Amino acid sequence: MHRFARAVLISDLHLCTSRPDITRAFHVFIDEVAPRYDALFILGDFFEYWVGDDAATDFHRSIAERLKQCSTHQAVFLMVGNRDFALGEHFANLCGATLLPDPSTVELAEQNWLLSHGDALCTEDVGYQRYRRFIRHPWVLATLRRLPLKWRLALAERLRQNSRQRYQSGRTGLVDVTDSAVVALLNQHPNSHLIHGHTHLADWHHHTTANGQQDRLVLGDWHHYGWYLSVQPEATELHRFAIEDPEFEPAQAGVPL
Ligand SMILES: [Mn+2]
Repeated sequence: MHRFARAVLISDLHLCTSRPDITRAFHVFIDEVAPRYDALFILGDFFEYWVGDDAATDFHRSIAERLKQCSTHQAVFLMVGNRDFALGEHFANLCGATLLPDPSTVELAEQNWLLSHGDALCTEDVGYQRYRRFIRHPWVLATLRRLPLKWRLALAERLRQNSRQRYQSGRTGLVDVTDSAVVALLNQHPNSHLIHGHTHLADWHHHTTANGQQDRLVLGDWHHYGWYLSVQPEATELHRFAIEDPEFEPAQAGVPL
């Protein structure tokens, strides 16, 4: 198991060329915040969409280079999300990053943590879970990777439209995780707390499980604000900062575990 005393976790940056402000905030974050920690974990939807490592552009490569520099001082981990699920070993290597399966258990500040992107926990969205099982199947992924780039780009655009429509249709009750799925997962990992992203609902939850109380920490997406979670021996804290003018002082102190 990966073990670190000080770790910082982010997710759902949705990096893309149309949001240079988020990319800029990411660079400031890497300069000013990341070096304080032994490990950086990116828990999915790092990129707005991903059609294959072979389709990486100069934009993607510049981000990879930045992470690669980072990886000379600290460990860098990448987990894929529902937007960038096709990101593979090749690009992770360019980033100097280790790809993490979803979910993964790690030890941070002498506490076990279960890390996940979080989309697999939205079990009430039956249609999405069916799609997810299909698209994430190794055979399907392998086939997708062999499709001509033009087809893959068209497919990615289609999926983004679908995703936008789902959000706009107002079925907001379906985009959060299902409590029973969370408790079932925590029951399988009795000594762990859970960290995930995806829902864009940054918060700190306490769940009553078969093992007592287990916590669920939700990372926010980067939009008007950015979020990161620091896990250190002294405290576990969820931080928020403004994307336009990132100042990395703890804006919201979390409750030490
Ligand atoms: Mn997501």
